[in-house]
Amino acid sequence: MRELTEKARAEIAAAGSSAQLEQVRVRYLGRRAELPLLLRGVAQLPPEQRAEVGRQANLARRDLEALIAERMETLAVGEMQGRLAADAIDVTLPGSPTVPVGRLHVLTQTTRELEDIFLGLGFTVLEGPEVETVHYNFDALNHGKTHPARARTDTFYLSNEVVLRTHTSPMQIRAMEAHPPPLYVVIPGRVFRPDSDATHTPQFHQIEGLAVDEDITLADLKGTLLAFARAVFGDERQVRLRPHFFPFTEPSVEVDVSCFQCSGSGSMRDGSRCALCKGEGWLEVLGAGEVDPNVYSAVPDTERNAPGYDPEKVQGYAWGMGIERIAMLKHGIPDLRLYFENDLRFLGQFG
Ligand code: 2NL
Repeated sequence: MRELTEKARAEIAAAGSSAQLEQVRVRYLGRRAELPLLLRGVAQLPPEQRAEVGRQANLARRDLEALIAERMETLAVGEMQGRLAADAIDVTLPGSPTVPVGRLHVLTQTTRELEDIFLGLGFTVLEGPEVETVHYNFDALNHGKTHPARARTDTFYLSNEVVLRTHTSPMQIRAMEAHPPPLYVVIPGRVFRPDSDATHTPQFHQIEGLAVDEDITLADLKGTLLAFARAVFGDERQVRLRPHFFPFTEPSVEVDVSCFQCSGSGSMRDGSRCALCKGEGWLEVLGAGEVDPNVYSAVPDTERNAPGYDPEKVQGYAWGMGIERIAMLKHGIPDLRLYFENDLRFLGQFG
């Protein structure tokens, strides 16, 4: 008996958790354990032994029960404290972390800014398909059959007749087919050319404008582009037109805006050369011109079966600009490829 209780006491003291202690209890006080069996067997003992054995066994049982209860209390308190520490919630922390708010890509921002400017000048914004036919992308735009832009190396061909549009101009033809003059539209969108180097990416963005009405002259073009230049680059800007060539305009011009960093002087206050315009005083921003009469002739008027755009009656001007270039100038972005690398350190700087 003494040996049994000593062993039980040692195991009770050694139990490291309430679950272990419960196993010890079952082993010594459970229904089939030695001590309870002894107690139940007291009646079978010779009468002179019953009282003493029963008394000793009962004492041992109560002793172990008390020890176990005490040890259980200690273990349970420790376990509760451990759980409380592990589950602790700092109610002074702020609630759900704020979800980072995204922003529009700098090219989307620039496109919308340009759309707003031309909307304010009375133009309508249209968008067109990125996959076009050779007819809309080249033929209707007065590109001769041997024009170099048609080459397999300069255009993504999906078949002999279908291409990824190389400019947004095809949609201007579609706009003329759908709407009789007067017509004032701007068309932003993604365009594709198989170039890839520091200054060319295979996809880029343009916004093109087309105005067709009666009595339109190059002065109307210049006034529209002056308003654009001042809205984007500042009220003090001037524009300058230089002769150029495009297949779909005649005459054609390249358009420069006076440099907004050196106010057109080409040099900085300290006398150094302006790094933005390279000392020129002018920044090239777009190409434009009077719409070539051949372009009107290529627009059928299926609805009225009559020339809707009669080159004898209407004149117009058109322009096209690269949105990447406008945003680079405006924000001082040094490399075209940054637009398409999706580096949030770059994109997060705008807007
Ligand atoms: C450039 C030059 C230009 C046009 C685009 C155009 C469209 C029609 C008729 C006539 Cl339907 N012209 N578009 C005209 C002149 C220049 O873009 O260097 N863009 C980046």
